[in-house]
Amino acid sequence: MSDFIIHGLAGSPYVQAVLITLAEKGESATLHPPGPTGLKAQPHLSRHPFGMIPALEHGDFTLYETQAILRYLDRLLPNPPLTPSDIRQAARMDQVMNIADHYLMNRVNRIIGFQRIVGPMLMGLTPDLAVIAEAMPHGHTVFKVLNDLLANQPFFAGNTLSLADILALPHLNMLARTPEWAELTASTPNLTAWRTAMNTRPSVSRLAPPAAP
Ligand SMILES: N[C@@H](CCC(=O)N[C@@H](CS)C(=O)NCC(=O)O)C(=O)O
Repeated sequence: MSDFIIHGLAGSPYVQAVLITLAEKGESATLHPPGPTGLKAQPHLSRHPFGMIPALEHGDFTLYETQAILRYLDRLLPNPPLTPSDIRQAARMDQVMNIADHYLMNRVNRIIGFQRIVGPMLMGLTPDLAVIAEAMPHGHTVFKVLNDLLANQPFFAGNTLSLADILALPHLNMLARTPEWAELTASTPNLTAWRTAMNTRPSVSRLAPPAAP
């Protein structure tokens, strides 16, 4: 049995980022889906007071917030390092991780992914096309920024994989399952090539099933 327990669902992009990080380090995790009381009640609230996933358990240590979990794992399991030693490359990694959370997730995937995938699958909702249209300009900005960062290097923080690639990928993979993907990637060949290469990594192909949260 693994030393790591992740409370969450395999289809969640954030859970996938944790699983990919562990797999890149040669480790695995035991996934505990939320019980019948769900995310907004005990016992889950004792692990994550905001009622979200993932939450990590490692022995007597518990942690929530994906960026904190990824950095904890990278410090705990130093090989291979997933944070560049060069401070400018590390700063670029930090920047892309924040872009992934604040703009890619919160302004794009939380809206388009919800309208197209999570809402219809889990709640039987019909996608609200006006809401999706409103998110598209944010999507174009995010996709252009990410594409530009990959103009002269294979990964977001330079020549080697970092936590930034791992955090961004699952959100992009979810958006790739929506009809908006074609328009969002019409002028982003670097980003498309990066995603194709990322998805061939064993850490991704084995551990990140393309299912909805
Ligand atoms: N800031 C949190 C965000 C996690 C998050 O948004 N998780 C989603 C699943 S991908 C969730 O728990 N959604 C449930 C909800 O919003 O109620 C993190 O970085 O871990």
